[in-house]
Amino acid sequence: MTAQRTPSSQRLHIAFFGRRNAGKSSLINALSQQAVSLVSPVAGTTTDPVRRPMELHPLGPVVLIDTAGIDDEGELGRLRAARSLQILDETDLAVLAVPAGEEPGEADARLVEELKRRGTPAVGAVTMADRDPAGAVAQAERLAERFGFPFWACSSVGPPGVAALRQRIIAAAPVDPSEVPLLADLIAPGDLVVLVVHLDAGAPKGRLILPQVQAIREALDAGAVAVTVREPDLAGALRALGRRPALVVTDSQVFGPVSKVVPSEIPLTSFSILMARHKGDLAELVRGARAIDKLRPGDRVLIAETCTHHQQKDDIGTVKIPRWLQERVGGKLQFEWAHGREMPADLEAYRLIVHCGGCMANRRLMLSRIRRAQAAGVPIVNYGVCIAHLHGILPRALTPFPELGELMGGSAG
Ligand SMILES: Nc1nc2c(ncn2[C@@H]2O[C@H](COP(=O)(O)OP(=O)(O)OP(=O)(O)O)[C@@H](O)[C@H]2O)c(=O)[nH]1
Ligand code: SF4
Ligand SMILES: [Mg+2]
Repeated sequence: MTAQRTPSSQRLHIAFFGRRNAGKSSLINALSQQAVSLVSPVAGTTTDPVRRPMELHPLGPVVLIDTAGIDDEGELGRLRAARSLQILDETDLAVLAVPAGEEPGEADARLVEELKRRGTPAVGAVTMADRDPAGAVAQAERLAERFGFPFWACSSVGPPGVAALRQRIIAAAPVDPSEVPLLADLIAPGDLVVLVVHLDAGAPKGRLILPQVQAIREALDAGAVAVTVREPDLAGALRALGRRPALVVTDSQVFGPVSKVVPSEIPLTSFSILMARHKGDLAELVRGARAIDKLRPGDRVLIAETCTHHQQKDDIGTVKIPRWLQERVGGKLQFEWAHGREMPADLEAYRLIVHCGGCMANRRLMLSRIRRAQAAGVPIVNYGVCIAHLHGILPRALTPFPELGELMGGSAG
């Protein structure tokens, strides 16, 4: 996969924060060597987060996120600042910009507190160091001491430049934003992995979808043999292979028929369960699935989707999941929906949160939401785990994770 084609959800997210006019956009332009972000002496030039995918050697594909000043004022300004802070949910590494010769303000201090609370790695930039190089170096040392993470003097327009800051960012970046693989840790070199795809009218023409491609790639990287079949061809393929697969992964839509063909001693799961683990906290989502059984008619349920995709007639989030949940509960539930980056402030009001698979979101964002739900004491499940539970296939789909099967009452593995 080239850097250009790496989906945003798989890239390390590096976000730039600071007050208005701190030099955030200039820094991003200098680091990416492109004039992507608008720069001007007018405070509040950047009003909405701007995402810039790029290659940052040797880290690989990243997304640089430019944000609006966190000290913005007035009603609109405060909304803009709040939107900048929302970016923390998806930030793998934060860069805090403080202009040379200026003391950090209250907004900077609050941001640092929040970074510490979340455990988000950070690097500081004393920007505009060309104005007073020696003073900026001394300031960087003071700020590093005060805030507890490295600060570096830099300039977007002249010496000392941004090369040293770039090295600092690379050194501080978490190694891999998706530290939990899709399936690589479930297989060994030489193992046989069978992937079952469902090519119905809804499948994209002429290609496989991302989780399928990613699974094949991970199996190959692990030195395993990956065989991809359609569900009707599975029985014949298993006979022809003459070897016991170490793992079978299927499209959830055909889990039922596939589970009848795959002998019970072979670990079987679905792409959506693997994605739930890769993107979030599978154990917490499985706990959320158990909460479905405690729902009562009239309970409030939040359905959250991280993008605002075009809704189809039999939409999963607005039609199918509400229908299946109400059938299970035996009465009406009160549904509310959250689309995009915003989540309601008072999660305590809900008995359950059902989150989408987050294919457009990074792991950091999914984990932030799971932690928020935990902090509010509200169970959270995602579409994949929820549907698996409602269709009675969750215990079998957890067979590659016997420790999680116990959460469902010891029925798996
Ligand atoms: N001398 C000097 N001026 C700089 C440097 N970086 C930015 N500036 C100037 O500082 C002003 C603000 O820069 P921006 O990059 O727009 O700052 P920002 O933090 O993105 O500002 P907002 O989007 O308004 O929050 C502009 O006039 C830039 O030309 C620098 O390294 N040296
Ligand atoms: S699973 Fe993907 S496409 Fe569906 S709502 Fe979530 S982010 Fe959007
Ligand atoms: Mg800006």
